[in-house]
Amino acid sequence: MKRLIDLRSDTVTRPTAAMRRAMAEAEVGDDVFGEDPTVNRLQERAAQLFGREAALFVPSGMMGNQIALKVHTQPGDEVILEEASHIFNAELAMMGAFSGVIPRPVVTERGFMRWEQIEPLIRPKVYYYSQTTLICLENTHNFKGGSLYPFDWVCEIIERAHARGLRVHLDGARIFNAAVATKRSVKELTADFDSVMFCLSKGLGAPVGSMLVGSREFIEKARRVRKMLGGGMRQAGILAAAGLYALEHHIERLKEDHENAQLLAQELRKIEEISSEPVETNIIIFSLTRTPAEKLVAALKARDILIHAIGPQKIRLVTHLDVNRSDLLSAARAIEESLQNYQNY
Ligand code: TLP
Repeated sequence: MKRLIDLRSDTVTRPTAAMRRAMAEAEVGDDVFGEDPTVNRLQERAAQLFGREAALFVPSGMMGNQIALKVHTQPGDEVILEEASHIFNAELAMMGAFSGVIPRPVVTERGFMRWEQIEPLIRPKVYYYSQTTLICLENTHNFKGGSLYPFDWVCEIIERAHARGLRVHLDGARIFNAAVATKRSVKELTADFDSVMFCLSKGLGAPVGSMLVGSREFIEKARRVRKMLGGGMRQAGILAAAGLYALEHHIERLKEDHENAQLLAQELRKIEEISSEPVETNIIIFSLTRTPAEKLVAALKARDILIHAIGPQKIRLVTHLDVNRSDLLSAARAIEESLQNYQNY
């Protein structure tokens, strides 16, 4: 069977044999009663890694983000977030539909707001204005190419937001990529956020699941909201075991994904039609000057290589556990040949 090279996302990874064994052997119970020992262990481990009081296992990153929004806000509040962020772009306007809040998006170059851009958007505390209650940040930033939030910008935003009585949530779907790339612990990178969501099912390689971490009070409220959304799971220890395995074995190896992304970017830079954005972690975004992105997607699909168009002439590639150097060299070659063929039509 021909090997499929799937570069659409780091969500496509499949559990390894060792991870599957850990899943098969997991001790389980009913987590809606709080009785699944493996889920409880995963939650304790996540809280410990992030230096927090508590954590909650949720089915997806989106559910984690939306639970945090619901807990931190009241209907009619305003939320300041970046214009290309996942919460604003790829979560089906759920912040409006479920929490009844209004987004105040800020346009940035690499996905990162500065305090000076946020401050003018905060509503004065006057009774006839809606109130700003929450700021959401994303690190690494997905649609800006896995970029890394400058640490001092984050610290300044949190400190000043707290001084104004605002809360700050982190969409840290790929925070472990940020930790490995910056050589700072997740605890340090996320220290003063009021809540953090991170995904087990992306670069960490678990099949399903994300986590929310925060104070005990926040997590107790989050558990109720998870249930409102139908996210109360039963013998979820089978899935939590994969998460525990990922936290134990798959963090350090993210370095390989970053090195592989550099290798791929370097090969792509040799192709005349491609202009690529800076690559900082495991995501590569590039633009095409002539060829429509969908044509390239189709040409590569015919060669068993899957890539993702994120705009009419924009492509995103993501490196992960299930692709190696030789896959990436083959992909770069296939991209080059396909673009040449397209020009020859
Ligand atoms: N991102 C997915 C797609 O939805 C685009 C991907 O392939 O990258 N926050 C960020 C920053 C994300 O990148 C994602 C997923 C989520 C939240 C949502 O996680 P899930 O898919 O578990 O709901």
